[in-house]
Amino acid sequence: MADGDVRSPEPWLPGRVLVVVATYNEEATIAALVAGVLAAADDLHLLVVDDDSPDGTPQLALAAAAAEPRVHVLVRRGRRGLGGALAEGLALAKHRGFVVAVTMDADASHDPDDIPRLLAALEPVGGRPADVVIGSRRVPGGRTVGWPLSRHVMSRLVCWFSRWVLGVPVRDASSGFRAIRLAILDRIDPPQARGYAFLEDFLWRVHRAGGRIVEVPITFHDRTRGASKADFAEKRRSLGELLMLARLTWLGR
Ligand SMILES: Nc1nc2c(ncn2[C@@H]2O[C@H](COP(=O)(O)OP(=O)(O)OP(=O)(O)O)[C@@H](O)[C@H]2O)c(=O)[nH]1
Ligand SMILES: [Mg+2]
Repeated sequence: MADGDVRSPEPWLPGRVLVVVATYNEEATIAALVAGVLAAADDLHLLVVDDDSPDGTPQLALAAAAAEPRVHVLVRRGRRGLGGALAEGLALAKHRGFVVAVTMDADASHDPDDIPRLLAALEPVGGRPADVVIGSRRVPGGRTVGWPLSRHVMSRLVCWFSRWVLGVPVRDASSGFRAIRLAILDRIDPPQARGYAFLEDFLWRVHRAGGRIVEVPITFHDRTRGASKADFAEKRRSLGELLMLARLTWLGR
């Protein structure tokens, strides 16, 4: 948190699972996202981390927080980036005493009704607990609906790079839909990436710290409202961040 940031009012009700959603210019979908998360399970709490979107997203999120004590908002001022927003959201979740965070996108690509399945995979009955559960498009039963070929190719390249160059043994390292046991934050160095590559950077650190990562299938729907933030500048930033991780992996510096 920094000077100038805007926060929804206290208090925070105690809870176990906080859904953390980073937003930038998502006014078309934020209300449905809030409603969907609150309806997915009675005990879910929600934190929207917005980067001072000019389109009215922060006002809508703050109005939702005023109406519902399970909803919280952090409006970051003077900072931009999916990774930085998620990092602050996870740190805040831990600080507020939550045990698990679920991260997801705000553009209706991720279905809040999948959250209970991700949480169940974190603590499988009779099985080994996991540190991170990925809602994955690339395990049997998972799929992506509505993408053009170019997006499939780009996404496959990033996932291939993460698996075979960075050595992270998962199939969908760039999925932003995850359940995370927050105690894992104490076992990893903070991810360096502040853009989209935060997603791969985080898993890379969890894996190297001996954390257990599992994947459960999800159906991902391409956004139909609002605009993508993964523009050319973001893609270039992410490429640089991925190459930094490759250097760390292979050269150790
Ligand atoms: N706080 C914050 N959130 C961001 C930023 N960039 C993207 N997001 C959010 O991160 C999530 C994923 O971003 P998207 O633009 O959907 O990226 P994508 O899914 O790769 O691409 P499209 O779905 O095609 O738009 C969405 O909820 C965005 O609003 C940012 O700079 N700051
Ligand atoms: Mg999206």
